[in-house]
Amino acid sequence: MELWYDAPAQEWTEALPLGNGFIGAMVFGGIKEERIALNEDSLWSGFPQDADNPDALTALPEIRRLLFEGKVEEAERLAKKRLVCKGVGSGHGNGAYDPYGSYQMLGDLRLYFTSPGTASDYRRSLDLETGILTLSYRIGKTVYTREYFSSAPGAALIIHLTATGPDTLNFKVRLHRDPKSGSMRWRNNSELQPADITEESTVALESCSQGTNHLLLEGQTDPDKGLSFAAALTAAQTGGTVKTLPHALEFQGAGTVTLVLSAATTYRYKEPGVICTDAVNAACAQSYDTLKKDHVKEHRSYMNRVQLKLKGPLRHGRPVDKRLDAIAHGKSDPGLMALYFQYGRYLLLASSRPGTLPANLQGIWCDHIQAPWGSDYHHDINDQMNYWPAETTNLHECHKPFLEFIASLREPGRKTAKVHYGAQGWVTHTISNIWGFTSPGEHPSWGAFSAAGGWLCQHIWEHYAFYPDREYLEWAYPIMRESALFYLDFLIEDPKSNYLITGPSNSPENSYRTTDGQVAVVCLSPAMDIQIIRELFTHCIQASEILKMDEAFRQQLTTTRARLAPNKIGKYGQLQEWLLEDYDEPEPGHRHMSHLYALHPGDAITPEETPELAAAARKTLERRIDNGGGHTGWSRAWIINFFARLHDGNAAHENLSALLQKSTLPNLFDTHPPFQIDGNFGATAGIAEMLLQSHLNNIHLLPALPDKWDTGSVSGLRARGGFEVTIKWEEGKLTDGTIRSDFGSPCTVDTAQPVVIYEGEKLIAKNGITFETTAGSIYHIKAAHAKL
Ligand code: FUC
Repeated sequence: MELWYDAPAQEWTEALPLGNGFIGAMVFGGIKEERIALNEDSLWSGFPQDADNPDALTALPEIRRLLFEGKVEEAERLAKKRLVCKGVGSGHGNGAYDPYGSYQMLGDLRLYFTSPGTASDYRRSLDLETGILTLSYRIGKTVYTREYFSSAPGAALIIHLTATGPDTLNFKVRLHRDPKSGSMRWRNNSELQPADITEESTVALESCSQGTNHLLLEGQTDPDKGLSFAAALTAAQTGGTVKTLPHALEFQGAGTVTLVLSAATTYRYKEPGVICTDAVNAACAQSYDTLKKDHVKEHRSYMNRVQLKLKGPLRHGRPVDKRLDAIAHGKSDPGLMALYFQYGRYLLLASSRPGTLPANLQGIWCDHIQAPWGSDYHHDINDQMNYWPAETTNLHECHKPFLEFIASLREPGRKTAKVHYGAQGWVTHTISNIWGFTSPGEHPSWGAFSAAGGWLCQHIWEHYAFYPDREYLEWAYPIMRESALFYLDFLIEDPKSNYLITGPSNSPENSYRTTDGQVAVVCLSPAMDIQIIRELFTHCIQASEILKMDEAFRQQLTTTRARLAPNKIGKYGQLQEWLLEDYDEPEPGHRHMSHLYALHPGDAITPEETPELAAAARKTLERRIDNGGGHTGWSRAWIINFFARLHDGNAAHENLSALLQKSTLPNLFDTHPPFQIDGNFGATAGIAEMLLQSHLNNIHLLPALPDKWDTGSVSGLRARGGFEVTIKWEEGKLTDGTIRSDFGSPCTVDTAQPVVIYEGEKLIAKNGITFETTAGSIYHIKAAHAKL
């Protein structure tokens, strides 16, 4: 559970990430100069805006008519003019301060050391189990160590420096943000004008009342409408002296120094400077040992829920970047795959905790003022992928920020539904920011994906599926119901087939070519839309049955669901991406594979229940890959999940290897390129999916075990129905395991080879036989030998 390196990071993508959900840090580990790039989860530019387009509704019938008449290019042109958001939408960096905004870096904490010689024995490591990053090196006879962690209980980033030996710690520390990055203001220097801004003047200094010293960085993303932010740092030391310099603190002759940093913005607090100053003072009042102990205990309580061991050559003795190189040269390293899996869990825990914002395109780690795609929330694959591992890998609390975020889109989404489509319910499209953006993005070819809201509702349902808690469902059902209401109004009838279809829409973000040679993305009835709507209706029907309410609505959904256009198999034997016509694709290796939604993350296509459609899905996948598909990190990660669902462990493994070979940065961050975190989370979920699946209301053990993982064990994976599962396997065969039932749901176990289930000494079931469970009880699984 450790990533380690034998040299400092040169680039941001070599630095190692820390996070407590709202304070993120990327630690470079420099010897003479240390850079810790800082983030705060709510530090966004932009502001709330009304981007709904009042011209959209009157254009809607015309766009639909053109699409039905096959004038697809004309339809797309009209949609571009009338259907999309008003004004600047998606902050693609045109230099202006646009209202959509971007997630931004906070600044840097820099340490400048006076070192009396050359360093040796350098080691930089991140322990995923404790969440502590440790650095050590030797100069002469003195060993220097630093420990860093972002503590949730301490609500602060902690850095503890020690010198052991004849020499001491001598360094300066400063907080810094590129002044070009936004307007800055100074608590004690309000007379400074923007022209006076220099690198040196971006830090305000104050003395802490307790006699330790304090740095406070304050700023604003825009002088008129932008958020204000603050970062505060307090220090405690043993030995030596501390001096307050202009814009810096200087430590001389210290044995240990503890730096404590916190950050806040006006997104949550009126006075962020006061909030984070109070936070660092509160943390500083505790001893370093207490801060560390509390952090480790809390962090472990999540990380230790799941252990994954994959037998293979022992390569832990080598730094991670060298192990990645070896994989790129075709070497097998199951241990690195297990580490990558735990890293995905670590990253989710670090970037998404109850009370924080959800993990965005970069989690919480961002080194930009205008980030790629605004580092926002993209709902046509990316943010959903971020949360695929949340339930299966036993981090259901980390799902909450996303679920709450989805719920928060309901109110602005109601207005968008009305203004754009004259519909009831709520809708959101491809992109959202923290300001409640639900309108279509600037171009309909990518921005007008109106099935996004339905897809988000899958997460609302899945949380219940894994933790079947009635009170939660009472909160969740109205969100799903109101999304279904939107689609009831949005669906239109295809006059030829009489099926209900969607449009205008797009099959994210893929283009098609009509028989007369027109190329467009805006379309009618992409398979994905219908799959999402069918699934949403099904979940609403189930939820209303469980809650024993809404019978008439349930009936309406059941009747409408029966009229939705069915999945189709196209001319290549592939699953058809557009349901009205089997169009040609200008880009057959497109990164999105949206029409496979029903295979994953949906569950309508399975080898067990719909073998023809599953075979067509495989064909689609092969065609995409043969034409260069999987070239972005997230695309490759999705492929792992698809092959896992098709029970092809070796193909899933091959794509996991390709992800590590081609789309993984030295710090194990996924790259699109550039860095985008979805691939980390998608592959983590994919690994879980290779070992356990539960979407068919059973617990399918080792559904896609690759030959290269023939011996191993995993504990703590979660299954729908509220189960926790631990299994071991040898030479490709399950040997034994346990299932803990948390909700007393009925349980069915399936595996490729015969197993028997015991409750205590009593044999109660075997493969495929459903047995009743009691909440809190543990059931044992054993390989059934021939005589049984
Ligand atoms: C979707 C993808 C892109 C990228 C962006 C953030 O639009 O099609 O590849 O990941 O999100």
